[in-house]
Amino acid sequence: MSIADPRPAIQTSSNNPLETNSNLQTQSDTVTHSKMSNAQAISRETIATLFDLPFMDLLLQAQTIHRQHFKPNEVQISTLLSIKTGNCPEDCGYCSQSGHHRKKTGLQAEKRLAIDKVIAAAKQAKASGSSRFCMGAAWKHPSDQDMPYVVELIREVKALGLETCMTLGMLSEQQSWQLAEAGLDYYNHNLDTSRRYYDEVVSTRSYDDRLDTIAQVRAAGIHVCSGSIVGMGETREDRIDWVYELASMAVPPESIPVNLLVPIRGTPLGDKILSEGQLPVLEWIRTIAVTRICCPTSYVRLSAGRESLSDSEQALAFMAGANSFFYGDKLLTTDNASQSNDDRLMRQLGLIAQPSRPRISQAVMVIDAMTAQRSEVIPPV
Ligand code: SAM
Ligand code: DTB
Ligand code: SF4
Repeated sequence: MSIADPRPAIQTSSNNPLETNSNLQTQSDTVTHSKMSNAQAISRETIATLFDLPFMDLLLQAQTIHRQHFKPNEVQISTLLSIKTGNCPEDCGYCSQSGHHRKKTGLQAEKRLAIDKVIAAAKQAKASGSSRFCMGAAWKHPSDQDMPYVVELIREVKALGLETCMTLGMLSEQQSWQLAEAGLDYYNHNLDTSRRYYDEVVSTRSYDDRLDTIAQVRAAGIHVCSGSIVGMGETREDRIDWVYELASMAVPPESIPVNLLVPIRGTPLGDKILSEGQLPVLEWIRTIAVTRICCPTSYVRLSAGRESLSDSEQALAFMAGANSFFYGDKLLTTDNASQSNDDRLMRQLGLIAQPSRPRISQAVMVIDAMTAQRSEVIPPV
């Protein structure tokens, strides 16, 4: 049995479906991706070749790989809530919540949302069929005074039987462990784009800051949710680099949101795209398909930007291997595709909601008998 790269060899010159099928056949003779070591990570050149495939060949490969790892018609559904809105000290060029753009966007900043309001929203999300509740805060990082608040939210939302996700900005090592100990299932921290394009997007933090927090979250045993925004004026090279960054991680993120930029008037990147024109939707779908092939065991999420898409465009995105989406009429500050439209679309496509699977393990303190050194570990589930 070969342990070479298990992903299908890539067709560059032929559209012949039989050839593509024979490649997919070889795949079943090789090891599964979950047994791959990091040394076998996909190359940047392979990712570039995938992006260049004829669209139908790419979608077929992505859908075939999707079916090898997931139930084909099951989707994971998350609901988002902004628990602290606006006046963020970071200057992300796409974001309505940055304090740097507030005079132009006119976004009204709000204090932390009261715990009972958050729990009421979580109950509503559960009743409408979401399995995960994602709470977002417009912080550079949580302060020490914020930690009891977020820990309480994790405990109370988990008690409802929902999976929990938070996105709070940078975390210290200690904060990562506090969240893990409270039972947080996922931490969302997007790389957003390539290292090369990053400086065009934000100046108040670095790509390495982002990678450091992701590594800390991973070390604390919390599932990683990390994705991108497509359509910010980046090139295909940047999209290739971003996929490479994730696919070559020792363990790629369990959840990968592929946001399509919501161009918000008053933000530097929103204004740029509104005047220069938006990226064709098919390139976003290509990015989803390549992500699915390169990170075959990750959930790939349709995130921001669905509101502007037709049913058929969204169906193609699911065909490309997406198997998760944000549900509910609002994202953080912008409109999402409406809940009633999503219910109808799911019925029409025959998609079913994945049940909740909250993480049950918690960090425990381990004391080394020889050195008496104390360390915290998350026992495997
Ligand atoms: N402050 C935290 C942070 O940046 O990690 C959490 C909140 S932040 C709003 C979460 C993510 O939303 C960002 O990383 C970005 O990928 C996405 N996002 C924000 N504004 C967006 C927009 N206009 N269009 C698409 N995605 C957007
Ligand atoms: C992610 O990747 N996308 C979500 C979630 N993670 C936090 C946020 C989308 C925000 C879209 C713009 C807004 O509503 O402000
Ligand atoms: Fe702040 Fe997050 Fe918006 Fe950046 S994306 S300005 S960090 S809320």
